[in-house]
Amino acid sequence: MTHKHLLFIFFITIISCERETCYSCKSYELATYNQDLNDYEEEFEMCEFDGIWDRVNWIDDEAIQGATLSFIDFDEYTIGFRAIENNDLDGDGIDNWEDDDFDGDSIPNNNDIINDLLANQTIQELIVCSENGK
Ligand SMILES: [Ca+2]
Ligand SMILES: [Ca+2]
Ligand SMILES: [Ca+2]
Repeated sequence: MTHKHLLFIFFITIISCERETCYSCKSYELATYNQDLNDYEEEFEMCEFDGIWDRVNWIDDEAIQGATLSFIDFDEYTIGFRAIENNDLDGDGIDNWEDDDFDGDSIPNNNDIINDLLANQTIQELIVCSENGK
């Protein structure tokens, strides 16, 4: 290994020490969440400079005081909303792109009027994050 290599590794180490804050997050479908934080859809890690971080509409506690989220401890959690694409409109476990009846009414897509699905194309999610290591 040359000196250059060592220097390079040294800088990488420095840079990775200055990482942004990362959070471990859980998502909840707004339509079905039942105020039980253990009953989540998905668990994932998110960091502040991630692309996905900016897609979340983060809220602060003052904005929703006394609202339906009052069961969440804002000192402990960072809360936001996001809309994600619904990849399985009828929820039968077959993704839309390979589902030949994606609204699940037994009429094949090519014979079906599916306008009423437009409202379901996105899923509104509640995102609840806590800082890693806390
Ligand atoms: Ca489906
Ligand atoms: Ca289907
Ligand atoms: Ca159909």
